[in-house]
Amino acid sequence: MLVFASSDHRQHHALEVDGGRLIPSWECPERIDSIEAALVGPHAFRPPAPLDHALVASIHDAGYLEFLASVWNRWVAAGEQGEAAMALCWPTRGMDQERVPTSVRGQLGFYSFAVDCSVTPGTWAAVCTSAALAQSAADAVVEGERVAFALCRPPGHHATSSQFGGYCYLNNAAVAAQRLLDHGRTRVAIVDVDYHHGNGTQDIFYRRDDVLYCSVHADPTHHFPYYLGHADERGDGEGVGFNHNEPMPLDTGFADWSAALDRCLERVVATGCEALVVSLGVDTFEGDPISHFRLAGSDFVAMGRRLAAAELPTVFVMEGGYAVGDLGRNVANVLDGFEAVTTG
Ligand code: SP5
Ligand code: ZN
Repeated sequence: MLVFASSDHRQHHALEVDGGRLIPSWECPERIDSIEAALVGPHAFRPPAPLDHALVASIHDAGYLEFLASVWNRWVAAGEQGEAAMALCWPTRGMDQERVPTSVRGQLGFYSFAVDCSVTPGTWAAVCTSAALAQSAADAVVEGERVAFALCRPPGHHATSSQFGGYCYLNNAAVAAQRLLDHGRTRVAIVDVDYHHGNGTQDIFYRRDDVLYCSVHADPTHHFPYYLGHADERGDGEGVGFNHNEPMPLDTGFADWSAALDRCLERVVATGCEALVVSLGVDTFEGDPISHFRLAGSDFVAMGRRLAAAELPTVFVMEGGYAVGDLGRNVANVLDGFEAVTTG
């Protein structure tokens, strides 16, 4: 498979609050090492083309992008200490959601939604390359490849048009989908198989009918991101019918999980989508340290086969997966399952 990858991600390893402590994020550089080591054999690695900032600006808010690009230097200039810029206060119920504060601390809360995510000196460079990988994988499919894999890090599906959170800063899957639309596809599906609901992707496309968003994920009543991802969220305005959520209980195994995936893929076919973007998180793995589904390593091969059966040009975009020792094998299994179908 054609794999778009870069070492730029190493410039980013954030801190997160977990269990009442500040720890190095579960979303760590070693994740990519694990995946690269497992992608042996018929995988061809390519660097990304330069990021098209106009493409990113069609997904994300201008003020947010300016903030992300400058926040670290402003944090240092404000005399802040420590390894990472972190928010400590957010505009929630009863507060003004519109007025942008001028201080860097105020803007950190305004432009984020979760304390599992912070900004380090290399974050902006890493997230731009991550988005460029998604853009390049979409370009490869536009140019006729059956499938391409963007080995993105940091991930993207929690990032909204104007907020980082959930280890995500720029929404790589949204960038890939928009790129496919900009190059002639009239409707694109995003199927999100990460353990967590892709609240950012859902929100970005919620009022649109040119991107179908489908997700199988942990029920938000008990798991991150908590405040989005319910089954009755079906889209708004023109977008009604183009959002499909499959929230699942704790300890879901592959039988129930794959039945939910099949319902998503039925919608992809029924709505006439011309290309598929897969938000590929493998934190559904039974050994994942922060998640609670029960998919076994071999289930990821079957997942890849089912995705290939949609018979659409496909862009895989890397999202979550934190069992670093097994991560590479699980990702390789998805890609191998996919290619077993497409190459006969
Ligand atoms: C892309 C992606 O998968 N983002 C997930 C973000 C989840 N952040 C909240 C993590 C809470 C972790 N709690 C772990 C408890 C085990 N010590
Ligand atoms: Zn996840």
